[in-house]
Amino acid sequence: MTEFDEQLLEGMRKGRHIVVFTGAGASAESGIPTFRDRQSGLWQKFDAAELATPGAFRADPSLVWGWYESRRRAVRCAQPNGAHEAIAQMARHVPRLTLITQNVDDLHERAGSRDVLHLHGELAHPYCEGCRRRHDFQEQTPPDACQTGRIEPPRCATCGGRIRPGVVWFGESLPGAVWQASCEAARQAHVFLCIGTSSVVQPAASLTGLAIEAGAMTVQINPNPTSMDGDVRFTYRGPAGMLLPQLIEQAWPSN
Ligand code: BV8
Ligand code: ZN
Repeated sequence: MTEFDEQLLEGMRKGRHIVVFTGAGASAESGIPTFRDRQSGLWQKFDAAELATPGAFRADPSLVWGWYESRRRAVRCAQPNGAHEAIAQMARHVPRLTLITQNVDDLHERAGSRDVLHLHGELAHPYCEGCRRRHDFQEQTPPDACQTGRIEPPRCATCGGRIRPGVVWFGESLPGAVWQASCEAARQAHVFLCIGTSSVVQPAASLTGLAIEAGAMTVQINPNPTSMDGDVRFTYRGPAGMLLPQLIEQAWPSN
């Protein structure tokens, strides 16, 4: 059992605005590979960052669409873990909680979190390259791309344009309104929790620095060292699915 610092627990009980910033590590215990993990199946010879680009989609739309469909399938087969549940529970204890995620899965929403700020888009919301209309998936469970690895992207029912994954690729800008809201929240945070991110991807990773500059009490939960270790006030080494429920229990004891 991790003993969290009493000043942190006090800060969480008194903080009027808590900001939670999550990365791929928050979904790791749900079985969703992080970007640091090696790819599996047909994509093991690719680095995720190579596939998550406009150029990769232009060069081989079926390979990239197949990769996203296999990830969408993995998310549909996964369940939210203790980290997602603890964050949803935290919102019930504090006057205001802003959840900002780099993740493209919907596990925060399925754990009960609302108004999630998805900095890098969402797997569930692909759209047409031509008219940008949102594409609704017909089938419930995505096709299993593990055999072929390739799936032809669907066509837009309205203009016939090619449908693309609803995510922000490397080299693409983050959605303006989401980015603005995230920066504002980071600047107003009383407590800023950085959960399961390597803090490598920019400009997302700069949110923690904004919170530090604005005087927030900053906390990091990650089993591994990150570039933010020397900057945040508290770092707890371990899996978020185990540590976050303990943090909630110590901040707001249920008995
Ligand atoms: C942009 C969607 C510019 C796709 C993703 C400086 C400023 C601006 C840009 C840049 C810059 N420097 C470099 C850039 C370019 C680039 C970038 O950051 N490159 C990196 C590689 C250096 N940034 C961009 O291109 C961004 N765009 O800035 O546009 C621009 C400006 C104006 C006009 C035009 C353009 C866009 C970046 C968005 C990329 N898309 N996702 C998809 O998912 O397929 S990012 C992708 O990486 C995921 O979202 C993922 O979340 C993220 C990786 O970060 P993490 O979440 O941290 O995941 P990671 O695997 O790295 O780490 C996991 C961590 O979890 C580890 O630390 C591990 O220890 C920990 N962990 C493991 N298990 C657990 C755990 N923690 C807790 N519990 C556990 N159980
Ligand atoms: Zn269209």
